[in-house]
Amino acid sequence: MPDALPYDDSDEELGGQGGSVVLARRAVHNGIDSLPGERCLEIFRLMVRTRALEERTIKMSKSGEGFFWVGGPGEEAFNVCLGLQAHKGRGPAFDYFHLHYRSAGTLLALGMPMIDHVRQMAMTATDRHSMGRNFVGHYAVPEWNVMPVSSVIEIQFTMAPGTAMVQKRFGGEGVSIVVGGDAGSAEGDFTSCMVWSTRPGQELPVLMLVTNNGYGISTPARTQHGELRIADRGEAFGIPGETIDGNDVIATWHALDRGLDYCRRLRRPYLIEARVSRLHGHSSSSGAARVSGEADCLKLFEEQLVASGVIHRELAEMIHHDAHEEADQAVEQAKNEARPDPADVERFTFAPSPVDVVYPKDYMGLPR
Ligand SMILES: Cc1ncc(C[n+]2csc(CCOP(=O)(O)OP(=O)(O)O)c2C)c(N)n1
Repeated sequence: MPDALPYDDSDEELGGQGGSVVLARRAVHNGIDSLPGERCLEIFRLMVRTRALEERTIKMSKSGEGFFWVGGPGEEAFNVCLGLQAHKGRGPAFDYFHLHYRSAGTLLALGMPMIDHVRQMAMTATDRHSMGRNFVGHYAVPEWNVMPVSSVIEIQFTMAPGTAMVQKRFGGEGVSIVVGGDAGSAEGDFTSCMVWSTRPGQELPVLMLVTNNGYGISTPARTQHGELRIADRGEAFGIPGETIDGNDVIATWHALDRGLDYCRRLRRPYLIEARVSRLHGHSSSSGAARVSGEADCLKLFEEQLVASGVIHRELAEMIHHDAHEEADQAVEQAKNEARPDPADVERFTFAPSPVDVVYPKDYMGLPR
């Protein structure tokens, strides 16, 4: 990332001006578990900001301010809880992230400013992740161990054991977190991850996460899975796991807490399948229109917070308002920034030509 400024690790302002007051410092319950009200407010603000950012980038794709859109409206609960609980930093003492293309909530929870997402959507030269050369949501943040996101689905599951191997040798509590969709779990990479993470005596601290939104583009998951729960696949490898309602913030928070804690302490893999919603279809390729009939984790959480007295409606509205304003401002800023120069299209794309490499005479038995 030659032209990107390093991220400042100091605390971010998470919710704008509105909503700095917690009305009630009481816990919020889901019938099984609970979370403190202040934590819930932090999660809620991040979920609202993520949704506002996603909706603004969908608008960019439709209005010509950006191009292809893909993202995670419907996954905010899961992604924000993940970002807040991960250990952020550079190197094997910290967590590695092998994400997919619906992870905006995780990056915002880590502290990424909205503008860094918007710039990739607008494909400006100032995009710190790819200098305007990759799709939106295809992050790469070396300072936070965020490995480059690939459009080729599931290959992140073969990379995660690599960083986990380094972490195991290094010691400490760093975990390799890998996220993918339900359809991608049919790829051999998913199985490779389980094989490499469970070799006897060489087990690896990999937190395997499947966000099951019920579809692989237009193929329903129910037509593709013989097993009842994707998390059950871990059983044959001795990988403990669970299937959770990823629209339930409190259930998600505690499942991630259990998974991370297991990987950190035992240095072994854990598998979580989160059932999530896909509120705008697969991507802009399928129109990105809002779908009906799927649970909305943000609405559900807002109702829960209002009902339990942690926030009141006016405060929620202020938080929404601030988030939309922040997203609009980011787009305004990015619109005026430089585009990539066609002359350097191959910079950072291709390795040096192999003509420069000197091979031994009998290299692979081939005549030179
Ligand atoms: C190796 C590979 N095969 C196929 C595709 C085309 N493709 C892009 S997204 C996608 C569906 C992925 O579905 P899922 O894994 O459930 O994740 P979701 O997008 O639903 O979050 C497919 C098949 C791809 N990008 N890479």
